Amino acid sequence: MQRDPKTETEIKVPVELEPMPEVEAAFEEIEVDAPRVGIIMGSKNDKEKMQPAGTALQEAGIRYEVRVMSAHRDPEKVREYCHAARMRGLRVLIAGAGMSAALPGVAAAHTDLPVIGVPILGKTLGGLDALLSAVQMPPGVPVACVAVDGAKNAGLLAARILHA
Ligand code: RP5
Repeated sequence: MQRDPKTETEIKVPVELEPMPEVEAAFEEIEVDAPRVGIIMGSKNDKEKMQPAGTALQEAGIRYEVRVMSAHRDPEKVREYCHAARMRGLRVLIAGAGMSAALPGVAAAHTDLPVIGVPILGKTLGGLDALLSAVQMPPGVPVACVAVDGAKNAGLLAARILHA
């Protein structure tokens, strides 16, 4: 133990960490395999509209995963997924939903990762319902919102966020 000669108090000596190449390699592998972007959507019927987000990410060489979960129909599933997202290695969420599209906002309420909302055109109102649900978030719960059926830009924006 070393002591400061003036104050006689103990000096904390920084511990030299041993290099652990095998542990580092294991962590690198996790980085390589883990998806960086989570694409979530309110219904399996949204898949076709959300596909361009996946295509844009694939073209940028970014791993992603796709899950169907509705903020209204599966609120617990959305909460659990968003809570675990950062710990699982995800860095951006893309959330697409139509009609009264709560999914982007609910996702943003349950994670501190950036959330990109994709309002999906429903059968009525020209997608305005979903657009306003995603874009009119109250202060403190941010959602970046792309155009109605703008999934391609959501994928491109996620790539820019990851490369910023
Ligand atoms: C939303 O309600 C979904 O995102 C979908 O766009 C819309 C209608 O859902 P389905 O009735 O087609 O499953 O939750």
